[in-house]
Amino acid sequence: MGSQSDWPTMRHAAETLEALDIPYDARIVSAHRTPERLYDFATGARAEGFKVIIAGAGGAAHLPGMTAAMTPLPVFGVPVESKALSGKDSLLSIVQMPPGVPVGTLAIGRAGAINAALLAAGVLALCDEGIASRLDSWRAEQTASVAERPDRDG
Ligand code: RP5
Repeated sequence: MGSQSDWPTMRHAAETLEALDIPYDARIVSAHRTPERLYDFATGARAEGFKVIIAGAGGAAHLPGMTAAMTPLPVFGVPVESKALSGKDSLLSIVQMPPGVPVGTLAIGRAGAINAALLAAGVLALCDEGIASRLDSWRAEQTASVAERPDRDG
């Protein structure tokens, strides 16, 4: 994520990965404030053993795109809700990548963070039966948790 201030959003990705028992590393890497850290991370991520990168940032959110420019790993971008423009700035600056440098862009905020983790799990599940099985269970639990009728006092 681009800042400590992104953690309240990005923790939902972390918690989803934990629920699926998928190991991950959470780091603060700012495209603007720590560009050399970004370069070192993105260029070294594959050699470090990462398989998928989830990049969450807000405002002028260059982190996902710049990361994708420097690694062949799949990059999922999470637009963090900004104060000034409610995350529309984050969304547009992440989603409009030029052809040739893809960022899989999710929804703004918590939903995007959760779904980025689930998409990452889906990618990893292609080559990992344990993750595939846990993802199936997670989805089955979600389905089972939806009541057929509303709780009218809820
Ligand atoms: C972006 O600027 C970060 O991803 C964050 O969403 C936004 C604001 O950062 P802070 O000023 O809160 O550190 O780089």
